[in-house]
Amino acid sequence: MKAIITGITGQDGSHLADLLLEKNYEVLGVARRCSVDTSERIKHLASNKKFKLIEGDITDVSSVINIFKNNDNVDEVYNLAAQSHVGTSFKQPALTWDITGKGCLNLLQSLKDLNMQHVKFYQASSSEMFGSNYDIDRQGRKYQDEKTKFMPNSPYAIAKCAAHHVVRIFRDAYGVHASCGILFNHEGPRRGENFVTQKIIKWICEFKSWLSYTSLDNFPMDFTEDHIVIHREGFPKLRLGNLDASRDWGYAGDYVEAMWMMLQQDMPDDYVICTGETNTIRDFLNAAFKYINVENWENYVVIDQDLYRPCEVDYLKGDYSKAKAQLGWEPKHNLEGLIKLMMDAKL
Ligand code: NDP
Ligand code: GDR
Repeated sequence: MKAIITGITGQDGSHLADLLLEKNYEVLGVARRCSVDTSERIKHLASNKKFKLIEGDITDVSSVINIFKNNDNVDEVYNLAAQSHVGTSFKQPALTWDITGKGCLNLLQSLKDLNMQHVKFYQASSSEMFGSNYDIDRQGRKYQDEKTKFMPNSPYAIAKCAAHHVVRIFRDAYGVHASCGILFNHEGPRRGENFVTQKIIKWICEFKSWLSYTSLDNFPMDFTEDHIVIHREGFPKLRLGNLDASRDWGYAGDYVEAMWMMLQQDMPDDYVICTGETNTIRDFLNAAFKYINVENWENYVVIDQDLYRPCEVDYLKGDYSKAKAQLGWEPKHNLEGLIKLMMDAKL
C-alpha cells in the first residue's frame, strides 16, 4: 500500500506516518518549502526507506498535479494540510481560505482530471464546523454528532465547511471513495505550541525547571519539593485569553487510527471522532497545575484581551457512537491520561 499525506510536518501528519509505516505502507509526505527546518516531528523517520518527503503546496495546482502524476500508483491520500489555527484565521482569512478550503478542492479536482478517482481520500474536517450549534439529548445534555447542523464561527471553520461539502460532492457526483473525519480537539506531545493545551504545558514545565534552578533563598514563601506554595516575581506569567470555553480533548495518536479505519471501509462516509467528555480551559489549568502540585494557578495566569477571538466557539462535546458502531473505534485516553503524556514528554 502507498499513501500520500499532506500536512506531514504537522502533529497529525507525523502520527499518521508512524501508524502507516507500522502497517508496512510506503508513505510520501508533502511538505512546503520553508526558510527554516520544519521537520522536527518527522526527523525520526529520516532513515526509514519506506518514507519519503516530497516538496509541494496544496494551494498550487500545478504542484499537486505533478505529485499525483509522479505517483499514479498511490492507494490513499490523506489531506491534513491546513492553516489550522482558529485565532490566526481571523487575521489571515484569505490565506486560510486558500489552504484550508480551496486546497482540498485542488487535490480532489486534480485526482479527477488525472483519472485517479479510484484513489481513496481522507479529509481532515473539524468540530469547529459546528461553531455555536449543538443538539440536546433526552437528559438535557448538549452534544454534537454527524447530524448536528454546521454554524461556523470563524474563517477557519468556514473554509473547513467548504472543504467538507467539496468532499460530499465528489463522493456523490463522481463516486470517489472520500471520507471526512469530523475530529474534535486532539493534542499530545507533538502539539504546536500556540494551541492552548501545549502553551499551558510548556509554561508549567519551564516554570518548574526555572524553580529548580533558582536558589531557595530567593523564595519569600514556603517551598517544598512535593508542594509548591510560592510567590514568584522573576518568572513571566502565563498569558491566556478566554478560559470559559469548553473543549472535547483527546489524544492525537488515537485519532489517526480512526482516519485510517475510515479508508478501510467498503463505503466512504463521515464520522465524528471525539472522547464524549468536555472540559473548560479552567479545568485543563486545574488538572495540569495539579500535576506539579500547584493549586493556586490563578496567581500565575494573566488574562490578555488580545488573546480573545472576535467570535468564540463556547461548547464542544462530541458523540462518537457512529464511529464505535461502524469502525469499531474508541478513544484510549481521557484528559488526565492526555495531560500525563504531554507533561512527561515536556518535562
Ligand atoms: P498542524 O497545524 O500541526 O499541521 C498543519 C500542516 O499543514 C503542517 O504540516 C503545515 O506545514 C501544513 N500546511 C500548511 N499550509 C500548507 C500548504 N499550503 N501546503 C502544504 N502543506 C501545508 O495541524 P494538525 O496536525 O493539528 O491538524 C491536521 C489537520 O487536521 C488540519 O487540517 C487541521 O485543520 C485538522 N484538525 C485538527 C484538529 C486538532 O485538534 N489537531 C481537530 C480537527 C481538525 P508547515 O509545517 O510548513 O506549516
Ligand atoms: P481550537 O484550539 O481553537 O479549539 O482549535 P486552541 O487550542 O487554539 O483554542 C482552544 C480554546 O482555548 C482558548 N484560549 C486560547 N487559545 C490559544 N490558542 N491561545 C491562548 O492563549 C488561549 N487562551 C484561551 C481559545 O479561545 C479556545 O476557546 C483547534 C485546532 O487544532 C483546529 O485546527 C481544530 O480544527 C480544532 O481544534 C478542533
